[in-house]
Amino acid sequence: MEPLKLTYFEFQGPAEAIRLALTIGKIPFTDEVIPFETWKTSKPLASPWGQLPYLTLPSGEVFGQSHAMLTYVGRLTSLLPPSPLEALTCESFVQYINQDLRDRKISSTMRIKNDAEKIEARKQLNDFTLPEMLDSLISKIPSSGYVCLGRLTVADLSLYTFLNWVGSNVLDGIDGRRIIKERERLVVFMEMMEGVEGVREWNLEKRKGKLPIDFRS
Ligand SMILES: N[C@@H](CCC(=O)N[C@@H](CS)C(=O)NCC(=O)O)C(=O)O
Repeated sequence: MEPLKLTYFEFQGPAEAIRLALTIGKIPFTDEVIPFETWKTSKPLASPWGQLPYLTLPSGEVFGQSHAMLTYVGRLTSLLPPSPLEALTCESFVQYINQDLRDRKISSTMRIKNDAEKIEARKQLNDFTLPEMLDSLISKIPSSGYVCLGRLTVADLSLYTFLNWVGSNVLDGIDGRRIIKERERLVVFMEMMEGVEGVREWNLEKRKGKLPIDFRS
């Protein structure tokens, strides 16, 4: 039987937390990478929502939507707890990180066409919104270091991949590395995540030269 196959672009994006969950959970999967140019000229017909990422199961069924996939893989790997209350705790962090921070605040600025408006929106994000929202998140993270429940969950993977995106300074006008560097709790969190078996091996194999980001110097 074919293993699971996760299809996405080469970059990390919303697929990375799913890739990490599969790797940590030791679930064999094919990491299918679609070059951006190929996507522009001929989108794979298999894509259920006309978007990436999507997941092909050994049965041949195909599913899209990154949150649903992360939840599914989280259940397969116990990185999403079976208890409804614990899962609720965990998923509320995931939604804040991926919907509020990633999509509503940052991705929305990618769609601004007017340059001056975009620069202003990014400045607002850099100077106020991101620091404030990250501080609010930090205030809710228990001292164990994990985002919730005192153990590794999909919430940690969502925060880790989000901070790698912002911290890599690929977003014009946002000095994410500085924002993270100024927050010791986040720096310690990133260091803890880089020590997780699965994260370390994935980064060594697939993100050499890009990760880990140095938030100390
Ligand atoms: N709600 C979807 C959004 C997926 C999405 O926006 N994918 C982008 C890449 S991150 C995409 O497929 N862009 C190319 C396109 O729409 O043609 C999810 O979370 O999976």
